[in-house]
Amino acid sequence: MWKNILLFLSLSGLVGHHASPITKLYHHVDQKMSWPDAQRYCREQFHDLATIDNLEDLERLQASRKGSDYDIDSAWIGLYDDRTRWQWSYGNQDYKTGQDYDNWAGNEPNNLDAEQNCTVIMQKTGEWSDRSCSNLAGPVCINAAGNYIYVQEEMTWYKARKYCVSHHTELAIVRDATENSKIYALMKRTAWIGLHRNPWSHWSDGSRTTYLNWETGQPINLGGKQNCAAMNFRTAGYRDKNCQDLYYVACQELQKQRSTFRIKISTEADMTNPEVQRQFVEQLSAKMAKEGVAGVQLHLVVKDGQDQQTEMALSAAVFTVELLREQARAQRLLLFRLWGQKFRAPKLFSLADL
Ligand SMILES: *[C@@H]1O[C@H](CO)[C@@H](O)[C@H](O)[C@H]1NC(C)=O
Ligand SMILES: [Ca+2]
Repeated sequence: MWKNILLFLSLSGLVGHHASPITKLYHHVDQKMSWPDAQRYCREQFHDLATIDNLEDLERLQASRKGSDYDIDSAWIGLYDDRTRWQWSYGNQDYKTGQDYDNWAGNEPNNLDAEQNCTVIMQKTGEWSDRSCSNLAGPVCINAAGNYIYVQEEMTWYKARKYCVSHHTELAIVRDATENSKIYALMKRTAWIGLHRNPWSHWSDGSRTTYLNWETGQPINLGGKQNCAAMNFRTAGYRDKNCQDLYYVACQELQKQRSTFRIKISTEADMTNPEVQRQFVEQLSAKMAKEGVAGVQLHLVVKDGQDQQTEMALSAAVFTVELLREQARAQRLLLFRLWGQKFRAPKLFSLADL
């Protein structure tokens, strides 16, 4: 009987509700520090370094900056290019430099001119180097049997990938020194493998970047060492900087949002029973996790339902489930009111804002 309850719980409306914008409050710290220190400071005092998801955020952050140095100030924002984060095109497998096998040459990957996010095996040494994806090189493909095929014809990384996908399986994946030697033995010239990455793809709080307002000509990765970004308050544009440089800081605080949903449940189960409540919370949590609402804590608060106003005849109890998501990006507080009621036949849940 109890199982039926969650069967009828549709969270689609709820998930849609989660897409509603989170209110971010920007805070400016008039103290210069390095990007890692700035991140630590913002995380301790607020939520994280400032993230900017759209033009509205950008304008709000720029406008919220007040002070005598307004015209020349730059401040760290939560933009950081994690150069250890790569991906194999083969199976879209994540790859992390320092954890997974690599054969990077001396100072590689160096992201020269801020435009190298594809990888070759170099003909001279068999070592890896990051290159601009629009450079020309022959592909090394992998086929269904796991064999490598070197193709001499030179093309961009994107064409190389297409070539491998249509003629074999994918661009080569290299998981250990043996595989690297196998490939190297086939090569006549420097060749593409499937390792690539998306620069500036994430904010400091782990969310994906969707909107980047670089100043013209930026990022440039001067000296190969610029993988943190600061915002120039005069132009509202970003520049890549050495993470150890000292700048003012833009932090953000996430405002709690409260949404209230009313769920009518149809059940023969006794919602006043603590064991039933425990199961309900458990199953609702599992359902939420399955719907991609991570890091949610559910609390069930039982209240006396006598004074609740509703068009329906209430049974003895009103259940309040509070969903707390502390310190998470999509921080919000959801309040579920569950009217425990005995229906003859199972009825659907309705999720609607109160
Ligand atoms: C390389 O970086 C550019 C700029 O961020 C991006 O548009 C492109 O998709 C990346 N290429 C690959 C193969 O990841
Ligand atoms: Ca390079």
